[in-house]
Amino acid sequence: MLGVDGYLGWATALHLSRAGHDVVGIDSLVRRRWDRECGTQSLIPIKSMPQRARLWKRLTGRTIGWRQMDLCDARAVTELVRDVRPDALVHFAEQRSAPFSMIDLPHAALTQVNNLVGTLNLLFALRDHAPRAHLIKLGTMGEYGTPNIDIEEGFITITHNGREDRLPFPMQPGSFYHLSKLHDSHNIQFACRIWGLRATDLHQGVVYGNHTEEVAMHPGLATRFDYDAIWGTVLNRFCIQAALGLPLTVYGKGGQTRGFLDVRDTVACVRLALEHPAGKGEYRVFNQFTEQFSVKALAEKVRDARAAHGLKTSIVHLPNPRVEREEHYYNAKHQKLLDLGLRPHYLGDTLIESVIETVERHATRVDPVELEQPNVDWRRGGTAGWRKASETAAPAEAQPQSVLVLSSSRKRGRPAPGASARLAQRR
Ligand code: NAD
Ligand code: USQ
Repeated sequence: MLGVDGYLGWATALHLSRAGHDVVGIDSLVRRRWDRECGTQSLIPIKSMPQRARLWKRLTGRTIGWRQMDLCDARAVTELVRDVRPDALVHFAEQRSAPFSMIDLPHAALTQVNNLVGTLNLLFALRDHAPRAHLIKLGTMGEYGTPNIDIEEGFITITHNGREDRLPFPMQPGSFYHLSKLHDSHNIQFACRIWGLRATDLHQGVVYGNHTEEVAMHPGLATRFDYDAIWGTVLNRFCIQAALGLPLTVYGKGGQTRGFLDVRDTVACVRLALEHPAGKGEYRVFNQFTEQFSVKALAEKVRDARAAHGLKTSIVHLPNPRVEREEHYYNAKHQKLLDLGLRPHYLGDTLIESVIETVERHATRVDPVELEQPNVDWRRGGTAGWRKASETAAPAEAQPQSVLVLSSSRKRGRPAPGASARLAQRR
């Protein structure tokens, strides 16, 4: 389990462990560092990894092995795969915020280097030490973008000039983060083709909720829950805004439509993929979401759930900080996980209310500024709000640096002045 300290990684590790799988959890804890840099924190306090693993052992007798490790460290990844010889690797360990990747060049580069290099390290380690292991990789529905045709699960059959082929579905990702997932998908597909590896790419929609059966067993098993403008996803943010009596911040017209799923379905989907592995040389894509909603429809759902208790919630339309279609056709297939036995938890008022109750319990930890205005703009990058938050929050050494690599091909044997120069662009 790679990325075990994260929102989904921890919940999934518990679920798989309880189902009888032997889980070894890996994480560099970089997300806790990025939180410090951004001046953000999980709404629900989370224990350290050793504390959570110990508590799980005490409650269930089950062991979740824990190793702190950076996936970008090729040697460490090789040793891990060689030592553990896993049957499967579940890979959540990436920088996963679209706004974070759009702050500036250093954050775009960090996102793509972290995500692509980590996944490449895994692919080579699998080739050399565990070629039969099943790689389950968390991709994203955002790889597809919002085309004006139905979205298939990974592949589409195209007839062109009288010839037909089954080809990767055309992709139009909407941020440098979403692009990193697409580049990963290409690398994984290529490795399956040339080395006969087996992989499932879970193109997951936006996840909401904070409870699974296992997480709910003890407050000390809580998984992180983000609400701020960088890490918080839309429905989680709307629930928190509603709980605090703040307006729900719809970006632009709100016709942006996405696939969504409950965190309980995330853990179930990963288990289904794990227990029904891809074949040798097979690269398959499952679209992992259960319902699709426009952002505006979600805001109205949250408002109506509150109205049922006599509470008034307002919805504001902010200028959209992102470059995305605000009114469009959207119809994405999501049949394969249902065929494997997924029984979805559809979004209902009860879920919205339970998230709101959780928020109310932790309301003192909320920074309302994070819920008012977005602080990253797709055209201009981090706004003044972002710079203010990061300057007050971050120690200088935690800031990402951009690396400018200059070509040294001018003359063989003589390095160009400034080649591989490091441009530290600290804000
Ligand atoms: P998260 O930020 O809560 O967790 C990611 C974890 O990976 C963190 O604990 C982080 O420290 C770790 N990590 C990152 N880079 C690493 C590296 N190089 N080496 C080791 N550990 C590293 O994110 P999440 O919400 O749990 O998302 C997990 C995965 O699911 C991501 O790949 C994300 O793209 C994907 N996903 C998430 C959502 C969502 O709504 N949360 C939706 C679709 C897909
Ligand atoms: N949005 C609002 N108001 C807000 C926040 C977001 O209207 O306060 C809108 C955005 O403009 C966007 C939509 O809601 O149109 C979704 O935004 P999001 O922040 O919830 O999700 P996104 O940036 O797409 O990223 C999240 C996760 C990412 C995952 C992705 C799945 O952070 O890791 O890959 O969801 S998907 O969207 O299917 O690509």
